[in-house]
Amino acid sequence: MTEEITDNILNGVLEFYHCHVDACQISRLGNGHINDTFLVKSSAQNFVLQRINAEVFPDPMAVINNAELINQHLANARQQGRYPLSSMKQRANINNELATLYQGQYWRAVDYVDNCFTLESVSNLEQAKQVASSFAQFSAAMSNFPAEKLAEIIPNFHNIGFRMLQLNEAIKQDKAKRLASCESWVSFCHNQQRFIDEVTRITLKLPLNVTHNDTKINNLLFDKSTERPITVIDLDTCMSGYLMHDFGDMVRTCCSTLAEDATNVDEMALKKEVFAALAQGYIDSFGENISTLEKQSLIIGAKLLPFMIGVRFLTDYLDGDNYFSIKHPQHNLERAINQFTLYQLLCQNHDFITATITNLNSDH
Ligand code: GN1
Ligand code: MG
Repeated sequence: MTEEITDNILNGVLEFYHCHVDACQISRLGNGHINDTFLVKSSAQNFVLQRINAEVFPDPMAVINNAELINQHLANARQQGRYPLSSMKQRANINNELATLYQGQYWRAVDYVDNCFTLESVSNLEQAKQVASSFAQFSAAMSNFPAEKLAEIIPNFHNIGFRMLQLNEAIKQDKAKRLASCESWVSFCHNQQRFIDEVTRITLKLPLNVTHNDTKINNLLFDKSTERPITVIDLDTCMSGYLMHDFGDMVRTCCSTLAEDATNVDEMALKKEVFAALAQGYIDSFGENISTLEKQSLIIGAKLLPFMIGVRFLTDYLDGDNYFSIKHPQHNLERAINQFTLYQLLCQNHDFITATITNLNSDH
């Protein structure tokens, strides 16, 4: 478990940025489950301060270096007219370093973008298209980046076979003595072997891209005045991957009528029009730069991400909540049940999803 962040710790870190807790307002920012993120406001400057969770990111410098390489590449792409969004800017500390090591923990600062907002759900189809276009433009702009320059931040991050192995290990150890309370969901996971095999088969045929890997709707900043996307944020898990993963995570966070941890799962419904808008926005933005097989893989990705993240939440629940931050002891189990319900809904709507993607596929 990572250490609690006291005012004393914040003060120590802020000194690296010419700041003091008494001279600024500090508030928690965003809804991340891993890092601790703060907005620091003073009369002189506004910036985002983040403690990187070293248990999840054992090499925090690699996270910071990757972000720098990506930001520079995107800034160049924008200058050349190949990328319409702006990129994030990490800030150097008083020692002219992007990382601040304080009492054994890594921190970094990022420029705060004024007049922006994030969304937790889409409220209209235009927004859904914008979200999909932005993440597609991100991967398209990264397509000529030498992926081998990016450190592999978390190996096997979106490898469902590996995530099932982790689940099975957690079941075997039953560290938190919780197996009895979630046995039906454990069996549910094991019963999805046919789907897992389908994922493995298509994965062997797909090309690798630089993908964002955390395309939650709240990882996109919108401009308050134009209401248009301005910046893709949270590059922590940007690595080589498959487009279906990025598409699937958008579906996961845009197409459910409920939040990721809502417990009234009987009321969950699929926002079909939003799904169609995401698919269209994503495929259209790639133009010629997405293959027929990659388009087909989006059908699988849409189901895969809710299932895989459900498996990860369930694993962490069995493990005693070591990975995702939680607000109460059942939180990870509730998240898992929510995501499995969404996966089931997507499976029930397989024909609709397939028809939507197939129609778009034949349009091009
Ligand atoms: C974590 O902390 P956050 O919200 O950026 C997780 C993602 C999950 C997500 C679920 C490094 O992202 O993979 O999809 O929670 N990040 C990591 O909401 O594991
Ligand atoms: Mg993230």
